[in-house]
Amino acid sequence: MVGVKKKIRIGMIGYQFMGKAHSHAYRDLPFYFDDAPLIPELKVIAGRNEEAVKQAQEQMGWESYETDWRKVIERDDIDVIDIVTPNHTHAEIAIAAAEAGKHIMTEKPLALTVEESKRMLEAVQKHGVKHMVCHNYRYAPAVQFAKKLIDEGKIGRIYHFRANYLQDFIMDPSFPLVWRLKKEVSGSGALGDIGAHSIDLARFLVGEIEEVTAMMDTFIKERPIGEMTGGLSAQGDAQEMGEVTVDDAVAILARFENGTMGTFEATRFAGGNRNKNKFEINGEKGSIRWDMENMNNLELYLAEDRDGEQGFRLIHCTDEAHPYAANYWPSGHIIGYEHTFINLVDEFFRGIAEDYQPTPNFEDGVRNQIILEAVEKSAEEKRWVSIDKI
Ligand code: SOE
Repeated sequence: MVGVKKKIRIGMIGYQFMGKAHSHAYRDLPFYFDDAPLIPELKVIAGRNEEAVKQAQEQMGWESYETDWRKVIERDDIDVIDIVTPNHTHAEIAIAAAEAGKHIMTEKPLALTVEESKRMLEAVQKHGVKHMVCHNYRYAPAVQFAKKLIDEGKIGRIYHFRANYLQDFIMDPSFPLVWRLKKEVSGSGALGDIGAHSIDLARFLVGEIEEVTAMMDTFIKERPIGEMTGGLSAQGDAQEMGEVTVDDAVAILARFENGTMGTFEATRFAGGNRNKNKFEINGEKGSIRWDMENMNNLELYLAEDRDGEQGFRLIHCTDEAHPYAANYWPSGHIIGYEHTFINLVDEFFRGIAEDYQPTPNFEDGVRNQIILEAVEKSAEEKRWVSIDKI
């Protein structure tokens, strides 16, 4: 019974695109998950722009708002700090939250640098709080099902992991110079923003990466100064220009510790691809394909199928046999982007309630950050870089 369940009190720092995705997840979790161990209470949301944060508070159903994030961390009626602010603020907020004994959810990438991410990990370990990084695509039922198939040996030894994460929202040269295009705020461009998701999927499904070689480019080097206005929209001042200091696109070759050959591409210049996050895995006994834009489907090829019947079969991952699916609708009734966040938040709260460390967490965040840094180093120095040398 929901009424007698323990509550978990959330304070969220930030309120834009990801603020909405996370708020929605907290609100919907108890609605769908009958067995949720903790019921989230949306206590306080913080942002510097009072008018905007107040509007977010009302629209997303938070009890109160603050214009200074430190006040949220000081409150003793808050159990969890959720960080959905631009990347350069993650470390300071997370370390302060850990010191105050709060559990932490943060958006990806974990930090700007490996050094920062390691300090964040040290802080959460020292203060014994639970921590999670929001690589939500791991929590699509089809991706969880792919993991199950791989772990069961269904496709055997893995030869290839091939991922493309393709977007096009900044292709117009008049798209402004927002925080996502400034290195000191975002850390990197397509690499850390979307490539980091593919790297997380690769680590989840295949294993650790041993070495990388990469090329990166910035096609539009100057843009009008501007800011994000919500979602992936922005507005700018056409008169004043500034320098883009991150990559627009990156291509990576990777060797995994288990011998798998990896190829990754992350770009915001793939016209027509709005959020094409996809991968294909080829193993000795079969292959698996997934594409976020058709996220309920998994394509599976099995070499054992009879001659004449071979080919990729389409599995709709909406049955009870598929992870998380039974929490939502009857078979065949699909779910969407927002549900990946609900599933991830469910895992976070289970970790807190049952006292285990859920994944992906700050350790995964550090591993991911090391790979991002290795990729940048490789592109700069035009050579292979070993992950253990970072
Ligand atoms: C923008 O590229 C963005 O919102 C990313 O920041 C998210 O992590 C990704 O899931 C969707 O695209």
